[in-house]
Parts: sequence; C-alpha cells; structure tokens
Amino acid sequence: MTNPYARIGAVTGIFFLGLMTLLSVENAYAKTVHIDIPFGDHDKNLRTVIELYSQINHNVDVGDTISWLNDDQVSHTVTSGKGAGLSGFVGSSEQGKPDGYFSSGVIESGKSWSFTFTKTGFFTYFCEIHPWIERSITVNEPGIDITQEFRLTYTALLTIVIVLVASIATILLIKRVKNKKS
Ligand SMILES: [Cu+2]
Repeated sequence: MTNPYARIGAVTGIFFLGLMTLLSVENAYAKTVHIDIPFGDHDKNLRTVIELYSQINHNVDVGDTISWLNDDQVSHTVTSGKGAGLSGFVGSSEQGKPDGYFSSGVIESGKSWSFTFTKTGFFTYFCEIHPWIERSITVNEPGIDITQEFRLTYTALLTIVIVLVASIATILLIKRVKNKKS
C-alpha cells in the first residue's frame, strides 16, 4: 500500500476516530456535585451569617448532576427562579417566582434531591418555603480553565486539533504530489 492518498486518508481517519472516542469518554466523566442545605437555613435572620460560610454560587459542567442534601432541621425546596429577597417571608405577598426549569418539591430534613444540568447558563434558585434563601448554579461547557477569564472548551480544543491534523495532512499531500512531479 504505497498510495500516499490512501495512507494519509487512513491516518486522518484514525485521528478522527480517536478524537470522537475522546469526546465521548469526556461525557462519561460527568460528575455529581454535592451541595449542602446548611443547618439553620430556615432562619431568615441567619441568612447573612450562612452566606458568609457557605457558597452562594456553584460552577458545574453540562452533564453534571447536583445533589442537594438538606442538613437543616426543617423541610426546604430547591426551586429555579427568583426568590423574594430578604423582605420575603411566608404569608407575605412576596413568595418568589419559579421559572419552571427545576423544582424539587419538599425535601425533608436529612433527605436529598438531585438534578442533572443539560444546558449551559446561569440559574438562580430559591426555597419556596423560605423564599429569602437565594442561590445560583453556573453551568459551563466542559473544558479547561486556562486563566480566570479564559476557558478553553473541549469543543474548541477539538476544533483546533482537527484543523491542525487537516493542515498537516494537506501539507504532506502537496509535498508528495510535488515530489512525484520533479
Ligand atoms: Cu426552605
């Protein structure tokens, strides 16, 4: 098999197959992130204190699952949408506004609830029973953080590698054709 076209074609084919495999394996690494609903969360007066010690926003990748564990002594909900802020309380007109993306229903003390994020975005959530509890999830495309501002997604990385492989293959092909002519 000395046909240069066939050889380059085979090499390129193998590269693509390898990349596809890498990409599908990457999806298999989707992880579960555990978030604690802290003890005392139901007490509106503790919100500022709790926010000092527990993370308000969590960053995850598309495909990741978040599991919320209710560590408080009362029931809570994890409901996407906008909470009522510190002025919101049960019985008032300010109850928070669910947006329908996810809703746990009642999570009893000691129980947990999970949700898998299948799209990128910034999602705020609150508790329907205690609408002053307001937190968020940032869902990113899977990738590597190069700097704090710059994130190289696996899709971008894959594109770069494909362009590189295609360029090298083309250069080799041109060289072969030139060599044959001279
Ligand atoms: Cu609650």
